[in-house]
Amino acid sequence: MDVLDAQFIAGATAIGQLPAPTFAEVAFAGRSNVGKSSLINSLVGRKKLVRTSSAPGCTRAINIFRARLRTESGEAHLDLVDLPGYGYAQRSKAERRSWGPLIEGFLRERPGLRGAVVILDIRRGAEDDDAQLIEFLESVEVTPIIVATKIDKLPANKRKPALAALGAQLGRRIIAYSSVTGDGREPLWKRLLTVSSIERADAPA
Ligand SMILES: Nc1nc2c(ncn2[C@@H]2O[C@H](COP(=O)(O)OP(=O)(O)OP(=O)(O)O)[C@@H](O)[C@H]2O)c(=O)[nH]1
Ligand SMILES: [Mg+2]
Repeated sequence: MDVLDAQFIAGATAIGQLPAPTFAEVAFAGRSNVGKSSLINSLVGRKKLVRTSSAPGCTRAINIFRARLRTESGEAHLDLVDLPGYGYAQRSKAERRSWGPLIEGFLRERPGLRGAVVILDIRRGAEDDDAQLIEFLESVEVTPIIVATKIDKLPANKRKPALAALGAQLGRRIIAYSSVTGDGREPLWKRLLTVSSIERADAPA
């Protein structure tokens, strides 16, 4: 994928503060520190567009970034929405969902939102709140795209079995990713373009 440029558009800690959507949007959600912001940087080929940190809970706001793309059928724009991480604060087991009103409100109410990338750590797999997020996305008709990231942290011979186990657990296709090596970038871009209707599902790779 040819990303011609990428820029920060807006950030907000309340949904009402966000500008109305202008272009197709996909959101990026996942547990705190799983690598959401790094994944966006890796997708757009910029090291520091989005702030990342080894301390969990780095992203507390909703931040929108706009990528200008050169696709098979010409130039296109896609807005990438970095959501705050969930599952960081200690919560009682009784409180089953940890992803909170800001994330839920955005996913439920954002007009025209077509897809959301749910990012999992290949070494941790899907936990309860991840599985609930995937179900929630389906209930609000936002297509979940499941990505297992940090695959560079597993030895090569452990990657396939880990992906197969995760695929079987969730009953879905998983895209393997590494923001360090860029593995998975092209298949994920292809999926983002089809989910956001920028390209048809049968377009050439
Ligand atoms: N080895 C490796 N490290 C990664 C990868 N992706 C992210 N990291 C590291 O994981 C840590 C967290 O990355 P972030 O991108 O800030 O994670 P985040 O999900 O945005 O975190 P919050 O905003 O706090 O929820 C950083 O130290 C990154 O360098 C990856 O694919 N491979
Ligand atoms: Mg972040």
